[in-house]
Amino acid sequence: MARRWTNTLSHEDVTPKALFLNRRQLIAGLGAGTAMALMPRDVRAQDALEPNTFEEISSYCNYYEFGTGKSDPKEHAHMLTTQPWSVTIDGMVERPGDYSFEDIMSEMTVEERIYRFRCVEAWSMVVPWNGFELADLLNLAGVAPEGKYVAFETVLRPDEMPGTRSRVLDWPYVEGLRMDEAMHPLTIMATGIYDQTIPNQNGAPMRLVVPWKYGFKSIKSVVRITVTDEQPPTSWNKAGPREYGFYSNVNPNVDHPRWSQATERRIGGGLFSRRQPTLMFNGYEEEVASLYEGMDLREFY
Ligand SMILES: Nc1nc2c(c(=O)[nH]1)N[C@H]1C(S)=C(S)[C@@H](COP(=O)(O)O)O[C@H]1N2
Ligand SMILES: [Mo]
Repeated sequence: MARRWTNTLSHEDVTPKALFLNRRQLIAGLGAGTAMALMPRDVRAQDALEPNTFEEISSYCNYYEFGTGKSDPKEHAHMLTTQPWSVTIDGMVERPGDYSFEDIMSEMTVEERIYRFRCVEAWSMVVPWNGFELADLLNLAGVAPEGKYVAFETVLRPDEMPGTRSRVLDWPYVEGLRMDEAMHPLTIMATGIYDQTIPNQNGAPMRLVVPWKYGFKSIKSVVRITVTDEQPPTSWNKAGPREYGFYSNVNPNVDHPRWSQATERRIGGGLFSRRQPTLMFNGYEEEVASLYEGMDLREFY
């Protein structure tokens, strides 16, 4: 790719690692002790006054294959075997096949990259991801000209993933992007966070990150990538088509049917618990707005 992303956020913007790892307990009001201890006192006092909203609690959803309970992913995700790992890249590509994780990593020769991205759902934070551009991986397989969309699939191993015994979602977890979204330099496959191998509960050994979209688009533990000419299904859209659209772009002007998406709660950074306006495309408007020119984003949510 000619165009590489240059960080606009600095090291100081990054959400402290312990807050990132504990945010769900924090948001749900569990295990708050650990995380609270890491916060400045005035911030702690503020937080004690503000109860968690339904929105924040219901937005807790991490890795349903390991269960929907608040501590399930952390408790069960270690069961997932991530070595060896391979990703099948098929569909409208010139070199379909199984690509081993090691081979992929050795091909991704770009210098060690850290992507400091804003991430948002009800909460927001800045996470330093290690990884590579999805475009580089797609180019490894060679996208055929008729390819218009990219479909993703998470590994499905019921014996390692106790949550898949319940039909809370239709397994395997699937996601999709339009080709121009997939090829955008902001779209990455993350293999690490905070300069360490990505924890299983965050989607080891590789998961998607699309920083201008809501967190649930970030499919974890990807085993299949299929290039197609049709818009692929997405797990949350299948589960609640009115609530979760194919695009799921961060958009303060388009509310979720059950709550406003105009503000978010920032975790860490000294602004803890202050709600602040959500930015169009999560602050990446300059980079991605052109992808949606002429589209009615209320219709294509
Ligand atoms: N396979 C899979 N991927 C998934 C999910 C899931 O349940 N299964 N949850 C999604 C949701 S709802 C969110 S908010 C993000 C959370 O990613 P994080 O825990 O690394 O922040 O992962 C997304 N990717
Ligand atoms: Mo989520």
